[in-house]
Amino acid sequence: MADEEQIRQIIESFKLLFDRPNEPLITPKGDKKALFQLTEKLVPPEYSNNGVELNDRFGDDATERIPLKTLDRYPQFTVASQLPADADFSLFLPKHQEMATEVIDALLGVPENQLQDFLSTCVFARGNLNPQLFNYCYSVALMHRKDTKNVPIQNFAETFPSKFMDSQVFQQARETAAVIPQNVPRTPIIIPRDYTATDLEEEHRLAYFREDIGVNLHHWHWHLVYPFTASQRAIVAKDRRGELFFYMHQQLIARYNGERLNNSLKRVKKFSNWREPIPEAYFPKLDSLTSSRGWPPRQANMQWQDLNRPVDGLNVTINDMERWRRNIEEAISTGTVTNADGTTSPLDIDILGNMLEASILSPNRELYGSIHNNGHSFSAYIHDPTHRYLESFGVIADEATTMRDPFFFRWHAWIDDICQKHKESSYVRPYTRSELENPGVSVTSVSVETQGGQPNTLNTFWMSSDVDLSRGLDFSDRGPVYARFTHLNNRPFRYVINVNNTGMARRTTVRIFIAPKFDERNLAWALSDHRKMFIEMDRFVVPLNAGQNTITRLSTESSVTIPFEQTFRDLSVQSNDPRRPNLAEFNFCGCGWPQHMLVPKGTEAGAAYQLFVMLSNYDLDSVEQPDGSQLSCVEASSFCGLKDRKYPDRRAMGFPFDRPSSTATNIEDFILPNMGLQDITIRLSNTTEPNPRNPRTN
Ligand code: CUO
Repeated sequence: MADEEQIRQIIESFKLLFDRPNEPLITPKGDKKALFQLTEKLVPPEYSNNGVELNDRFGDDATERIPLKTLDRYPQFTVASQLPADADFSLFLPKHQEMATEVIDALLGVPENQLQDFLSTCVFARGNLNPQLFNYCYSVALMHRKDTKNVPIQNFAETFPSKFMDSQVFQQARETAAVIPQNVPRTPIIIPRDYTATDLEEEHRLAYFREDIGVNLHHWHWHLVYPFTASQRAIVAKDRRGELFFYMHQQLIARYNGERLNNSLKRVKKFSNWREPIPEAYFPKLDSLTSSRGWPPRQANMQWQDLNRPVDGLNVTINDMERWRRNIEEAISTGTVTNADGTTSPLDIDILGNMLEASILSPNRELYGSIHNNGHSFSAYIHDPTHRYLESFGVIADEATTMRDPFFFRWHAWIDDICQKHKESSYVRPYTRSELENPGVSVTSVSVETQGGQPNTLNTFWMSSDVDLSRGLDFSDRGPVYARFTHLNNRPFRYVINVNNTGMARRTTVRIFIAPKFDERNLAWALSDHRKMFIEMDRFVVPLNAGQNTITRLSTESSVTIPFEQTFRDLSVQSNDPRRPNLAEFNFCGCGWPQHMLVPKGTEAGAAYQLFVMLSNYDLDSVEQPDGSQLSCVEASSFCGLKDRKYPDRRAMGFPFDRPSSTATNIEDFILPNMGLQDITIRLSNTTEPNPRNPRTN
């Protein structure tokens, strides 16, 4: 029993390493003021004179002391310690990747089940490394070590709130923390809805999507679960990760394009001529609490320039990019990849995703380069390509902030287009009827229902929710300090699908998508474009009885999303929730799409959408899991996959819309008996409601 109690305590200690990332561990951590007892070796170098003494003095104030094991050996961090404590960190930079690899190796190198050793190693790492670098490597290590998978990874928006909201909030937050005692209710600080631009800038119509905290958390978390580099290959080589890189980002573009149409804008224009000026400007209005500097903006009409920044390990030209691009285009047009050893293999979407990104699984980094990551860097250093002004990168180089920038979508629209060229090539054949149909199964009707609402109508509205900044509010008094932000939300609804099964009882996969009914000119779509606009709403397996069946499914059960509480939840609250998922799943599935963004905004007048439902042949869908165990984390499996398992659907991601059709020219022609199509309306109620979960509504 003592052992269990010890393990519980040590897990609590691991959680505290996330707290107040810019503050050294010399001071107490967490709401309960727990103090790590530092030895000389464990105090940060800049406190080497007096760190132990200071740490000891804080002991008078602490409610709990955490003893730390003294180790014979601590990691070296030869490369990683070169990143100054006040620098920003980006995985897109080769130098930073090298640093992260070194740290992750060291953290994973501590033998499993030596938790005291691991804790001391992490405390040492936290004291000696840049806080953002530490946070990333520590999160990856917790997620991939078997003995720490029950340590919850802290909500990144709480740890590094400055990456998610207007910098003006923080001065007010410090004032609140200093002036208002913890036992007096603190009024939330309001984050205005329109703080990055005005309506003079038409791109600003999409700010609610690009700057959504949950959307950015999703993207950060996805890349945390799917790193593209590590010296332990298994961390990167997750089942179909290259294809998932394509699919998750394809869905981001499809969702973004749908939102653009709802805001009377055309689909995003892919960035394909890399020498042309970029008309989209972006002024992020974020400060970094790590560097105490603002994130650099991008003026309108700037251009990519060759990058030569030795400090970041970056020396890459637009010519390099164009050469890699030609090689990738050739791989697509010949359907063949040349591997690093000179052999060839057939190209598939999984390889293409890894080639483009490029992850360490890329078959030939020399030939195909690193286009996607460098594209982020070219855009992020547009203002200082040679480090002449000692400037850091723009928001587009940080996975937690990149989606705020309109140019992110132009860049990823190009990445997506390259993947679509492969899907449209003669090496990927269109689906045959037998792959699409499900003999004996016919869908007789599909609909969506909202309680008390009109039939086949989805309802969206605005909501104001509170997020606690105190865990990321370094060097200030404790107690929660809330910021209140406004975000899109949707009323829960359900799908009702009537099916006639003339065959035997069996299973089927239900695949649900929606797309705008008309294009930007208000004309019906050609299927070749329409298929790229369908966003996945849900995918699940159900038993079908012989005869009539009615399948109902709640929108809150979607396998694309995670609940609002999981996107935002304060982890101290979470540990008391009996319905909480097992924590390893919580960490892994955190990359799901936020529930509050499941339904596109629509319009006040009502936007015309089409609901598409397919009941596919389960014999072609099912996946043998290696140990036959029950699936876990199904709630977010569409974008996250399953932890330590195969992706739970044998079909290509995005099926049946991932490939062009050889026969149908519009969606109506595409429909087979096992599919259903229904016109629906998405109506926005342009009012803001307070979130009933807000701790205090003032
Ligand atoms: Cu997710 Cu470009 O890959 O940001």
